[in-house]
Amino acid sequence: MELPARVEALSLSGVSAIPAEYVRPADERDELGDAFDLLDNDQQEERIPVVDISPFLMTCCLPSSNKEKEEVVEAVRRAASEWGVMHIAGHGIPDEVMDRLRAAGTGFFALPIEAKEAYANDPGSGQLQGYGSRLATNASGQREWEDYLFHLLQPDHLADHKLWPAHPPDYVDATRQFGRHVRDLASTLLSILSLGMDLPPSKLEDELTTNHNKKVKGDPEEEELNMLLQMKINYYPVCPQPELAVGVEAHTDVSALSFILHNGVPGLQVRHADRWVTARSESGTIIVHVGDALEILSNGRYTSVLHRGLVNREAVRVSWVVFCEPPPDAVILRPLPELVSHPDHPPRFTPRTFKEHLDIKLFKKKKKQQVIIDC
Ligand code: DH2
Ligand code: DQH
Ligand code: FE
Repeated sequence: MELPARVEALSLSGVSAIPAEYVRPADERDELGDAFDLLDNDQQEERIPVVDISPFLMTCCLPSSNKEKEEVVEAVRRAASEWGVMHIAGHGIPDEVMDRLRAAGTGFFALPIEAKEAYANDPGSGQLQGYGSRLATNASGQREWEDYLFHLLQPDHLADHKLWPAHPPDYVDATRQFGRHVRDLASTLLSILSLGMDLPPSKLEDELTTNHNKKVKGDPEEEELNMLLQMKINYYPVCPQPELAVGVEAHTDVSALSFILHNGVPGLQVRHADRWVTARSESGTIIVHVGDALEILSNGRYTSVLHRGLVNREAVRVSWVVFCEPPPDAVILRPLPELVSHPDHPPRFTPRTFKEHLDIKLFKKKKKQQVIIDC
């Protein structure tokens, strides 16, 4: 029978065994399981660091002391270097803004599947934005247990709000409001991370927007010289065999930074000290990942965190991820010259644009898959 394109339809059909293309390769399965069980059994004392950045908030009241700020810089530097991920408290985004965003995304995914299909993306024809399910990207046909909604969030003048859900009616306003807050938070975090490398606070944001402009086709004004914020809502339906499937396979993000909210259902795991650490809910915080683009600019001082999304047999998991990207062509990603010295700190990455980096990663992934099939 023709398999439903959406994982949600498969989940709702009540199958007790998942189709073969969702079953992970044997070498990956030994560390998989129901996210709730893994969280309960996770006796590890190692937990993802929580960092309070409120001393860096532009608040009119108590100005923070330099000592408080230096402590925040060191805590962020350490988490970004040793883990590549952290829970951020004191981020300044009001709870009601985050609750409004979550209600809007939840409302969209509560629509019947055929109503969501009206927003279907079409990556084959270059329409990346919209509702989708990651189709097998390789010959092995391996699939993941997730559907999603993906669209450009910022800059607002580049976002095409007609592509965004018209239901619930609050989706556009709630998501635009959240987008403005995350854009500010991204600037704050990049300045803290710049200070963490003894560089001027504006250094990383400058490098992500207007460094050595590569001659883009046509005039440079054509390409937005601003960070692009992409919204991806990941929808992980209930899975009858969570020990055999993953919501999203292990990967590092290609972005500079990724900001993550979720609906309280566990599933995110990050790789640390050769073990999978299951993220716990730290209420009111936002999880931030270091992505490849920042790892490259920092010449590896900051770590692009390997992570994956697990599924479970009890509850639907929803996560909201905002990827902060450099422009695709105008910016060259390479280790910052200030961080490179011979022979102690040679450059660890070759220069490439964001788009070239995407192609390099997708090509390497295909080659890896091919080896598995060939051997
Ligand atoms: C738009 C996209 C994608 C993207 C960035 C965009 C994809 C992803 C791609 C990607 C590839 C390899 C990775 C990764 C992300 O990133 O479709 O984290 O390791 O496949 O702006 O559509
Ligand atoms: C950085 C990322 C990712 C991203 C954009 C980034 C991911 C996502 C990826 C994605 C978007 C649309 C899709 C899709 C995947 O977007 O990891 O299949 O249709 O998976 O800047 O790391
Ligand atoms: Fe990711």
